[in-house]
Amino acid sequence: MLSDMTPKDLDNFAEGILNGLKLSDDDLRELVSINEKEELEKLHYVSRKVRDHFFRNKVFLYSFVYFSTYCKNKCAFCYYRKPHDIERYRLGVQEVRSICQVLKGENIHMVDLTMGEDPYFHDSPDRFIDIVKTVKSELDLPIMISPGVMDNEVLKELHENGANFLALYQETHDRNLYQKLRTGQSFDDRVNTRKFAKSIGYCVEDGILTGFGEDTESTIRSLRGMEENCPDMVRVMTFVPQEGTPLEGVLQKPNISELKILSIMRLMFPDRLIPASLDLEGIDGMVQRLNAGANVVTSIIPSNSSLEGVVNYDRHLDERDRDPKSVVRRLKGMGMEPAPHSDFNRMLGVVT
Ligand code: SAM
Ligand code: MD0
Ligand code: SF4
Repeated sequence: MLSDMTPKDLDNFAEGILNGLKLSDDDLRELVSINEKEELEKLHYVSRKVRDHFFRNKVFLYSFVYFSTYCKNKCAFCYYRKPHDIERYRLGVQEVRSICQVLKGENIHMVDLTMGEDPYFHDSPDRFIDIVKTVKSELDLPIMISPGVMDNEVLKELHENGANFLALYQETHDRNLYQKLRTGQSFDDRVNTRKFAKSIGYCVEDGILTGFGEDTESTIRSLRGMEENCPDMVRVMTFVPQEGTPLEGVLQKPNISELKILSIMRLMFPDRLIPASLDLEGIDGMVQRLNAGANVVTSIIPSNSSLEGVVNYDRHLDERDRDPKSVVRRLKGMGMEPAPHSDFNRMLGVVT
């Protein structure tokens, strides 16, 4: 499909997407199967064109606060699964307040409050609501919550107390694969939690993993599955095998498939938020993901912080390079910059 296209054809393709062209399953099949470098470059080019139409050179920045690494689940891919014997931490309100002090004055658009499915918070949701209230009153910024599956009533209360965005990744919309990844968890509960959140006014993020041996058809099913519920933000992350987990023996794949799927997502979700996560390959990886069509940088962690990421590419490194200033410096080097806060609030539907 792209191999014979001239630069003019590529511009027309981007124009078509902007005019509402929808990709068929056969189109997706062809795009997902690309493995020629030149063709991939063409795909990234079209995606950047589409992204630039909506967002110009402006990027949104999310700071990541993994406030409890305890979890009752046993996702096969995750370092923090319950049976894994690792050191864990859980922050209290005061510690969260100190993190807010560090974040004050940094140019970030949203704070992502993430935890494992920690019974300490899940069984006593008021404790989680207190964390959300604290961050809201300290920073007065939009808040994303990534707590796993929660009851509808609790989600409602969190929303009323300042949570604007729910991140809840399906990982795959292929039910059989889902059971292998999110072992013992309900596929439908996860879908329905996102649906409910959206219905009461949250923005929602869905996401998929790649690089653990899935095939083209399962990737297409995942892309269509994400499309079905109109997420405000969509992500794809390369699966990174974690020591001490059931999938540790899977060979780590290069990021090609992630970059390709990211660009395809930009064509399917032209005006949505798509992240370049720092958690996988740091700032160099961020540049590649932005060049594939992303428009958000996630997993920003202040330089003096000992908070964890999820994949934690820097777990064994002495120095971390994912603080707001380093990110902005690199963005400027690419001719990009943080978006005005009013742009982000418009995306969220928050009146300023
Ligand atoms: N516990 C909550 C939950 O699972 O929804 C919040 C954490 S969630 C934001 C962590 C996400 O990181 C997973 O949904 C998965 O997409 C991603 N992740 C975890 N381990 C990973 C790995 N080894 N490689 C790539 N992505 C991973
Ligand atoms: C990231 N480590 O953006 C974070 C995390 C949770 N909402 C996001 C996966 O990569
Ligand atoms: Fe727990 Fe989330 Fe990790 Fe699954 S992905 S084991 S729910 S922290």
